[in-house]
Amino acid sequence: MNWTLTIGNKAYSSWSQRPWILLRHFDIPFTERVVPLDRATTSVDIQQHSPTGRVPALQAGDLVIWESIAIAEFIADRFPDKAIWPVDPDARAIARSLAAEMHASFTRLRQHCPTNFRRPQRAIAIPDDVRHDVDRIEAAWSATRQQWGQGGPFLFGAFTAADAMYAPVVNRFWTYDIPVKGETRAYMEAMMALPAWLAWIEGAKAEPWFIDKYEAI
Ligand SMILES: N[C@@H](CCC(=O)N[C@@H](CS)C(=O)NCC(=O)O)C(=O)O
Repeated sequence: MNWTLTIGNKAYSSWSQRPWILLRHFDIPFTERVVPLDRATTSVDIQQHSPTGRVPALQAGDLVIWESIAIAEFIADRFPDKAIWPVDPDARAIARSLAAEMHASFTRLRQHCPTNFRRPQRAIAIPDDVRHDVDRIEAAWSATRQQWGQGGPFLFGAFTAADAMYAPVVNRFWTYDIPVKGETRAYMEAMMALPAWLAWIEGAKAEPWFIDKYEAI
């Protein structure tokens, strides 16, 4: 197997973290190729590896798969024994709903609290429209954990692609010190204790690139 995942800076690229943490958690071998974001050549550089000019993109032999959610599906197809999605078909359907919702939504939270995995924890004012996104995410996590999460600390007990899709949200909640319920906090702590999470943070901290507009927030 010869897979290469093209990603942006670990410090800032929320979309890149999703397939990276999924591959890493499930011990699937891959090579990473980092293209620093927000430079004059970024778009051209990414286009060499991704048809959309966006990261992440997974090259598997001659095949290139783009869009984080499609990459998760590809990984699940190629590794049917690894429970990338929950095994129970009903749980799997809900996991896909959650992942699709993440992929399509929460723009207010994303814009107000840009991803920065190196950001020291520091609260900022959270307007009502951002709080609306936070509330919906907390409600979704809570309902999922109540129905499906008995077997462990993740959304469906064990870590799945649904958790990977929400991993950057965990970082936002944490680094912007957004007030959340105790059960949300417990879920966040489980995510942030994952070896794959810690490896991502370590990588982010080792990067030499800094983007002023994200560091200023
Ligand atoms: N919907 C895409 C979003 C990908 C995306 O927006 N990636 C950003 C980085 S996090 C990007 O490639 N930006 C290109 C640029 O900054 O030039 C996915 O799920 O993969």
